[in-house]
Amino acid sequence: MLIRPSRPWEISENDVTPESVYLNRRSILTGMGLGGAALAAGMLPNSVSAAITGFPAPRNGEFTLDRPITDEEEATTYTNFYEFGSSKNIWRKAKRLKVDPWMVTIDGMVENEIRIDATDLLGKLGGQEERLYRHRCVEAWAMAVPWTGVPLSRLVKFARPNAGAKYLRIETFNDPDIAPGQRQRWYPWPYVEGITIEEADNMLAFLATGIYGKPMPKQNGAPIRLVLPWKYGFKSIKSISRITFTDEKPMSFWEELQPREYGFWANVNPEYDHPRWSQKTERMLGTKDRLDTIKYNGYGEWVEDLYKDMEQDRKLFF
Ligand SMILES: Nc1nc2c(c(=O)[nH]1)N[C@H]1C(S)=C(S)[C@@H](COP(=O)(O)O)O[C@H]1N2
Ligand SMILES: [Mo]
Repeated sequence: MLIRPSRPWEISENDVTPESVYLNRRSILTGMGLGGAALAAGMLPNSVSAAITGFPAPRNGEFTLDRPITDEEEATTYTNFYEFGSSKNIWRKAKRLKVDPWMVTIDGMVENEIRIDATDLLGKLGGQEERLYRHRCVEAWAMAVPWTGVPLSRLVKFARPNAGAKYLRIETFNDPDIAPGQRQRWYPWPYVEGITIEEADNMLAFLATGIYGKPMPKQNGAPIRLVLPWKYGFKSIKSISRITFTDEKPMSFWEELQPREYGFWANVNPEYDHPRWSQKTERMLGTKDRLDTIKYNGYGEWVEDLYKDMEQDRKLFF
């Protein structure tokens, strides 16, 4: 028997976005003649007005890919940003986000509590670099993209956490006037994510300000977002407005909604199926390719040590 899910977060990717609808939307775009000229007039999915500069940044060659880079238009028009709605097709709605100025608060168990504009914050975190990373959404789609940004460890250092601080609790803006999804009261806004200080200090953890050598498009999380390539995509929180250092394990947005499906750790592992679908393979955006999913999304050599005492805990992979 087919039970119709009543809550949107209980719907798998295939239900949310039947491929037919997606393809249809693309052909509508093409049919409207959204070619070069219209796109140049501010309709490009990646047009932004962020003040963060330094694009493109030099590429850090340490991070290589086992697959082609995802088409830019795919990665910037097929996005998850529930603040603007539960479909993947929110890139136009996200244009309402005002990212300049953009205040970020760093607080909690730190010596350097500060409320600072994102551009000024970046100025204090050193030079930006580009990294090619794989990205694996818990819904079993994936992409491979060049992010621009700085290691998150630099922000940890800048904040100067107290010895007792164990976690970073990271929050997205909350402005229902701008983000229609935030008028839906059944979600526990604002979007929150959490990681341990050790995870934040891991060299892979990245504070991204851009993609494809340009400032971050709003729909991808302008002006700054997290990128944690060894974890399911929902941990990579967008449009960060607050980072709180704490000794309490943060409760995240998705964990609050569905603790059995979206846990605190959320490390990628094909051996542990999602309660409602398999995690064995992933669909590469913009292609028909299905690739095998790899434990820690292929980043085991960087992150295994973080979890060596917890390997037996199923919770590590939800
Ligand atoms: N604030 C916020 N951050 C978010 C989300 C969201 O809905 N809101 N979606 C997450 C999910 S499920 C994924 S897969 C990635 C998607 O990033 P992308 O749209 O840039 O590919 O962002 C994550 N960060
Ligand atoms: Mo996701």
